[in-house]
Amino acid sequence: MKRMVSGIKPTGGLTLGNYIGAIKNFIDFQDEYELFVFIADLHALTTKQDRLELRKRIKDITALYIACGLDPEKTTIYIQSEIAAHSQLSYLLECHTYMGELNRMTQYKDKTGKNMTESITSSLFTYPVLMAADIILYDADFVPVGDDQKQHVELTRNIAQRFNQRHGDFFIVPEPVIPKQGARIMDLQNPLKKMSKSDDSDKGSILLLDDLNRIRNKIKSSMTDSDSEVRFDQENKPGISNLMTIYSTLASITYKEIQDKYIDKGYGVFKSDLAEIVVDAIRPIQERYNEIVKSKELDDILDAGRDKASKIAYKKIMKANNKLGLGRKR
Ligand code: ATP
Ligand code: LTN
Repeated sequence: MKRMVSGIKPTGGLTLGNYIGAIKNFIDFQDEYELFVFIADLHALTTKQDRLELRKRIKDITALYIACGLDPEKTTIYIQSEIAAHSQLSYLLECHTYMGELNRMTQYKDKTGKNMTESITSSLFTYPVLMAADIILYDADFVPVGDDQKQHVELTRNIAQRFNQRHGDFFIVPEPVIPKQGARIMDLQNPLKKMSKSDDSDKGSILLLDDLNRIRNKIKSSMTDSDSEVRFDQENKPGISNLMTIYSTLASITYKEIQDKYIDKGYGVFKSDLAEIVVDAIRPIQERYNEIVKSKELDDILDAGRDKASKIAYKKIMKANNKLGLGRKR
């Protein structure tokens, strides 16, 4: 069975973008692949976090993974920081990564903006190397992610290949798996920007744990273009095209079918229907989340995930140390 690894960082409440771009695909893949899904809490530390909030979000993401349909019998679910080998391998990989490569990462450029200020952490710069470690530590063949992470997986491939060239075949060179549709859900208030969980305002993001009426309101007041034709045109009608993508992925119908259905109906009817489709998708997730978030089951799942993942990770990091001539001969 081929192996897949992916993670989400607990920097805010999970969004519909995280669900459509990542989690929904994990669920689809878990029967076909050996799936490892973790909570990337070390990655969250690249920006300032409140410790109690962070703890809560780690539990929330775990509960949401399960509530969305990840089956712990099939999928290994664990917390990144509970496995020391992620950080250990990250350092070894930093020794095989060039500053120029990290300088080209668009997510870093976006997050830091044009002005390199004193207050940007060096971990925000080196973070893609930790991500590479997260992946190749487990010999993953595939990495299911949204569109924004494609560049990081490309970097992972380059680092793995460089390591293999220098030291002999050791890491599997992984491939990204990006969904054909929904790989980049946009902000509802600014459809030129990605929907994100760590924005200051959550008006443009639908959170999986939002009150259902708030979700309806966010969709109804989402920004759309000035005409009222429901038609997919990413370039000229980014607002409605984004809503159509959400509709299409959740209701499993094509753009053409949506277009035909709303041909003379305008945005109002379309948005009301979409609001119900989104609420119907999210309601059962919230119900299951509420049942399990405080249960002992969650800790048991994380314990089992940690035990399984750490065995694999420990073996690999020991071999990597050996390959580089670190420590004593074993
Ligand atoms: P942040 O806002 O803190 O940068 P994020 O919402 O982008 O975080 P991540 O933890 O970085 O979330 O991403 C988890 C997964 O969700 C990744 O695979 C990422 O590509 C995917 N993802 C995030 N936002 C979207 C989106 N708007 N559309 C589709 N996929 C997304
Ligand atoms: N960098 C990703 C989250 C992430 C990840 C990973 C995804 C951290 N490690 C390993 C896939 C595989 C992000 O910011 N979205």
